[in-house]
Amino acid sequence: MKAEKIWLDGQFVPWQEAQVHVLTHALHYGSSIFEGIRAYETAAGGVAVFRLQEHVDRLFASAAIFRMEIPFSKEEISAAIVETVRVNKLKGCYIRPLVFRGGEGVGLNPLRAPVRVVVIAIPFGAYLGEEGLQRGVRARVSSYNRIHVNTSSTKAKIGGNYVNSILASMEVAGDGYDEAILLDTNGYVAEGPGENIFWARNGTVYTTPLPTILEGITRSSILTICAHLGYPTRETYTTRDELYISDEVWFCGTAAEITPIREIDRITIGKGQAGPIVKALQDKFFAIAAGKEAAFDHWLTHV
Ligand code: PPE
Repeated sequence: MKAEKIWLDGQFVPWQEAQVHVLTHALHYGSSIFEGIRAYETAAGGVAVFRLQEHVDRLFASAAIFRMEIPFSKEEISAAIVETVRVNKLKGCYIRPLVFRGGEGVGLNPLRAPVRVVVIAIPFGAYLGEEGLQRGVRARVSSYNRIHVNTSSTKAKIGGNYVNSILASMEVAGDGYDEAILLDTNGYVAEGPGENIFWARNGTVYTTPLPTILEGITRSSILTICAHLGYPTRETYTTRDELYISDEVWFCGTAAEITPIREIDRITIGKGQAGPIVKALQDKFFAIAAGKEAAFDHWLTHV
């Protein structure tokens, strides 16, 4: 799981020296923003970061929403991400840029606490298991609703937002499920704890509209790939019962990639296995990530 070096506030430090004070503001109050990015080994034997620009743009968008000034430019952060993969000699990996309020004081107002930045890269496999990626996972609708748009900001990847995700994850894991599905406060399907959600019925691919969810980069990639493969798409609110009777349902995210859902609330989805649309999307997605699709090479930053 370890890598050799971590980029901390502008320089590389050995893994075990990347430490913070116990009064770090973010440790107490969740006052951080972060990204999750993957790099993939390419067919040519190199490594490429997937949609780096979009992730860095979203990091800065999260910072703007959370009133944090990142003490580095977008170019510097992008270079730090690529360098972190390079210096650790990583192939396929998961990259976690984190911007957090530091300091050594107590008090909610974060504006006195310094903004610190770290970039970590670690080897990483299938988020919901290799079997989940192939066969599909079992999900349950959580009793926790996705945070309301006026409770926090779902557009920002704020550390504290993830308490909501963690509560839902622990709840469903305790009941033996692989992953949670969260409804919004109006009762419509929102997303997973760390994934967006798609469903397909009669050949049309659906996903939830943006207002109550994180603007997922994998979600956007899938919408583009659907257009490329000729699947019609629609962004619409839906209910849990429509998921039950869909032909296919899947999660997507940087960590989860494209993971089929084979069962929801003990109801089998479709044939209870990865369906044809999700398989076609996975094939295309992994081919693009491996640099085998010239038309999508602009999504890759070669390390
Ligand atoms: N919704 C949420 C709430 C979310 O956290 C993620 C990413 C997504 C949707 C998908 O977004 P994107 O990665 O841009 O396609 N979740 C990250 C954190 C997972 C974790 O366990 O940590 C991720 O997938 O990297």
